[in-house]
Amino acid sequence: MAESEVSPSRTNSLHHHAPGSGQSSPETTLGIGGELHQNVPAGADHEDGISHLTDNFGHRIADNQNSLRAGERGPTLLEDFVLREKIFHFDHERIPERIVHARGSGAHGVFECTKAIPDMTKASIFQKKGDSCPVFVRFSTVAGGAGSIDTPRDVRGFAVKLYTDTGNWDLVGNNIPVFFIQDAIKFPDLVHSVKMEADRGYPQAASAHDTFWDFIGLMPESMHMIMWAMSDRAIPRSLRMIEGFGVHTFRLVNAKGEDHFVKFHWKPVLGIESTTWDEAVKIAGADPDFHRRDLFEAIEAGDYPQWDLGVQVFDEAWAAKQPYDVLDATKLIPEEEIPVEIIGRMTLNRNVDNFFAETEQAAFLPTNIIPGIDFTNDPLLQGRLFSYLDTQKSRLGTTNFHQIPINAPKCPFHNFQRDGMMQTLVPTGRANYEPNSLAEAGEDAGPRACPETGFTTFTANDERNDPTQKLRIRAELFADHYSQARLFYRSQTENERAHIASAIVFELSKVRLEHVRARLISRLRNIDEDLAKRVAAGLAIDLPEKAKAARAPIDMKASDALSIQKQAKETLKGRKVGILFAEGSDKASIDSLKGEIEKAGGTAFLVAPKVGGIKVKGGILKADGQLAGSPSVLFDAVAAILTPDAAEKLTKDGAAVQWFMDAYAHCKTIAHCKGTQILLDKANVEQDDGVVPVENFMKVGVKRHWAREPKVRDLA
Ligand code: HDE
Repeated sequence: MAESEVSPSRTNSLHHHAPGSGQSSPETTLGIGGELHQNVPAGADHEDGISHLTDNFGHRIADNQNSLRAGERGPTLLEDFVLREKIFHFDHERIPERIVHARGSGAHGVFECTKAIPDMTKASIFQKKGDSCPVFVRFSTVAGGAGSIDTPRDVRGFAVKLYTDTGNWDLVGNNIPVFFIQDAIKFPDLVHSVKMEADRGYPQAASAHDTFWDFIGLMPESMHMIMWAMSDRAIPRSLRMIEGFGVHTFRLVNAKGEDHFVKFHWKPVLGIESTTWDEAVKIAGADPDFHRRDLFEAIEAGDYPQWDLGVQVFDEAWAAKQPYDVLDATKLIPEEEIPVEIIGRMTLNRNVDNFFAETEQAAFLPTNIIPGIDFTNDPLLQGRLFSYLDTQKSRLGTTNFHQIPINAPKCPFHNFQRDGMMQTLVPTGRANYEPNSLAEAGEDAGPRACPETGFTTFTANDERNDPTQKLRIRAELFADHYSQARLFYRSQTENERAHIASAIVFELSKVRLEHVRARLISRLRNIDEDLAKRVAAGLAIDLPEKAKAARAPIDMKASDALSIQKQAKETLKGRKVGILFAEGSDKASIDSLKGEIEKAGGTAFLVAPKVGGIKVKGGILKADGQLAGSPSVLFDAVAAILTPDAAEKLTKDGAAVQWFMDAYAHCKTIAHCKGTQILLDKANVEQDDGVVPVENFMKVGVKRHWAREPKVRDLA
């Protein structure tokens, strides 16, 4: 019988470690989150320290290469429990993916309170500057499946789980502060319309198709969100460079029982940065995992991404005076009206150990709030409060999903919930009900409610609401669908407005139903006539009649905080510079540039036609990436240090020419030496402020040279 040549490989130990997880305490009845990592009896190791391969019940496996057969050439036997268990488990490895936000990337970290706000809230995490708690964050796209690309035009989910000492607080937000719809009852329709079309199963991870724009055209309340979704916010450069928003108006409640409304904001310390559409499309081919890789590599390199947590706090009296309803999730509160006050900082400092166990099994629940924070009557939020708990049962298969380590709180939890599928806790005693008097007989009586410190719902009545009426209607101001869409559009720079117009043209060009295109443009006329004209011209169709607005839009004061370009951060921190070299390049120049970039907090990535080590002036130099596999769309700026001979040779290499053409078209800084000129000429790179000699690179740094854009793109 032929022996396998494969030696037993090192098995994945089940002794997972859980850094940052809670400590078990003798007082717990049900056990404590974070201590649920599986423990398998260690057993004797092989002499070399490699653990024994076993099946799931601890039986050691002698042969992991051959199944059990009746004879050398005979059928496989049913009795082969080793084979059956292995295939059985494999057959069930996949669980249903999230109906939305299926594609996501997660990381662990810490949240620290930087400014206590006890006047506003009794939430334990905001009582003392310096108090901290562990967090887990999952970023996601919305429409695509779990295996879809990272860079479609889409909203990004920004879900944060804060493991506080008073329970988990899940702030399940997005990178856009408003939403498509006002009422949860429309969510299934919205999602059905944007996902791949039901009959044909495409497009994947794209809103540019009939059903989405059909729905949107018929839902004028979506116009504000559409402005954001068509802006560069929806094509971020990095997950580390997106803002996060709680979206809904929430409530803060202090120890005296007084309340304030609040909007939550996460502000990226690296600044907000986006790609251009052409770049996003090309990145999708060059690296479908662009954002996941970027986040993982940054954390692995110790370059921890950070966000400041900010709050906009206001009261009912202020809210009642605004021309919009603060309970309407399609409206934002301009930062110029209510400034964002920074109260904390989040640092992501640890990658997950296992993608499935942590990122995939993470279950976020907007119902996870802590004393001191409460909901409002926002009808979108109210619907979410049902959906998330419900969906976890279907996705994770059991009501006990809270016991999965990533979901379990890190503070003690005790109650009388019992049993259910996949119960992993072993409650002792017979107190599984209350009230009980078992303590009188000396038995463990189990936990009891805590009126002083427990969660109590904020009860004050809303003057603008009559709770005795049951109505299927929306509040009056919800009918203003256009004012804030206009506010957003008019707060953008010229380039950004052009990007929005061309994004809508692109999306509608993929729409086959002509009446859908026209209807959408008729709505745009209520936002901005010029925008509507640009889109109609871009599609070469006549400007349709203006749609009737349910409420006439008003002009609000432009807000710079809504524009990415107006608040661009020019920094090398967190940015990546591609340095192209080839045979004969000057190693000293490359080393010096690389050193300077790294000193400024950036990453230098060496690109060459071959990766394995090239002869350069001063030695042999290895590249980090091969030219064809490392297009310039993967970098924030590029530099080239080439001899004239090498540059000449590269003029015949499409990947090299494209490298510069793209960097130029995407308005990036291009640093070059004299030898490179021939290549720049071939790529039609014209001289401007962003095309500089290598020696001047650090003076110009990484930024987008938007003034160049009209030369490379029609912005009309
Ligand atoms: Fe979600 N959403 N959503 N959503 N959502 C889900 O829950 C839902 C909404 C958001 O990384 C689902 O666990 C309804 C707004 C994020 O695991 C589901 C409504 C915002 C994530 C669900 C909304 C979000 C989800 C699917 C309308 C921004 C990913 C899987 C009332 C504030 C969380 C899951 C993660 C996920 C329902 C609208 C953010 C089906 C019914 C508004 C970041 O329960």
